[in-house]
Amino acid sequence: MKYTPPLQTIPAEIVCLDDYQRYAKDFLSHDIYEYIAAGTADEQTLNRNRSAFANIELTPRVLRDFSSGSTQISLLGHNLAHPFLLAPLGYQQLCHASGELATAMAADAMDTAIVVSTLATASLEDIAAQTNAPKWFQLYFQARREDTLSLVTRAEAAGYTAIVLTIDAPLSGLRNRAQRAGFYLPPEIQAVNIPASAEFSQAGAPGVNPILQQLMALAPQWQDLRWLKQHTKLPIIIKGVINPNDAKRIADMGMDGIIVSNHGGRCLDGLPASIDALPAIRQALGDDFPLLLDSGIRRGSDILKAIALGANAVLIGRPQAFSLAVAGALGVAHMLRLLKEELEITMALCGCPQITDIDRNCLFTPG
Ligand code: FMN
Repeated sequence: MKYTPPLQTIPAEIVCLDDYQRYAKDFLSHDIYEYIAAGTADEQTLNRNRSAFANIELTPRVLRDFSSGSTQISLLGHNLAHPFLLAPLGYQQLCHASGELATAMAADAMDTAIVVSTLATASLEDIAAQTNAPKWFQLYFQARREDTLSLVTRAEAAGYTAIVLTIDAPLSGLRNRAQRAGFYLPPEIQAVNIPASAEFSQAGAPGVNPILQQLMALAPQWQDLRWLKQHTKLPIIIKGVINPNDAKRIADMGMDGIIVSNHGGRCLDGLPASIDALPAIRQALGDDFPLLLDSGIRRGSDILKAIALGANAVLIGRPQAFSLAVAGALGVAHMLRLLKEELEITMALCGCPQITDIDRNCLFTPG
């Protein structure tokens, strides 16, 4: 892979997360940019993830006492400096030679919790060593249970404090934009934590439907959640839930948290925006169940809106890839700082000194 050298200082005109996306076009080859930016099919869900946030209006509340103002939250036994985490993004060496190691350094600098993907291009132990911030490990079930278990055991030993099991991507959606751009994974970009044979084991057998039978035969099912629970003491957070009935069933099985997510519009086109799916899921789970959300968060105000509608915290996907491509660890740290400042300003103007003050009263309802 040839990389465009990342910047050593941040240009003054990068002032928000979308600026990183615009800038990243000059630092990534066209096909890699399209692979990251794309949603699946017609990108209805991808677009909805943004327009749904734009359609939610805020109500300002003034003259409040901010002497104890803070963005801190408590989640699954951790005190987090702010209610946003870095979402799991695979193959980060597509963006920068140091990939996930640089992202973890940025997470450390900004005291931001990180979720490391099964498809990381650095070893999960090396990534863990780069940051003192809380770290969770994102698990994709492997074809063989011993391979799945080996990932979980390694994550436990390396100091990860939760398993995030992604269930909405048993196969990857067809990202037509990436297809048109001719994207393929360069051979030197490898998911080094999983056995090479496990990564793209999609060879067809005669008479077997490659999608409905072969790929889906490897996909996890409800009983696998129970199996996982029996094999780790770490809390398990299920990522990729949009349906409130599924959410209820997951909670009833004793899972420890849920991430409302449509995978950034990358799996099934036609799904609602995650933020639109959130209220019904919060209602199904009750007030105390740990609930996170991702897909489309680009502004501090989006974070406040998600919390107002029932999320405890959110995750940031593509902006970490774009900021990583533009300026490595410095870029990711700067991106996180922009988000933190935006969140603080939004809290100040909405009259919420603490995250626990954010509720539906922050949202505007006409009439
Ligand atoms: N989700 C996973 O659970 N595991 C992954 O390995 C993973 N890789 C991703 C790679 C890319 C390039 C992108 C854009 C997303 C990936 N996701 C993965 C989904 C993200 O964790 C997250 O759900 C999504 O990006 C959130 O939407 P946003 O990009 O609009 O913030």
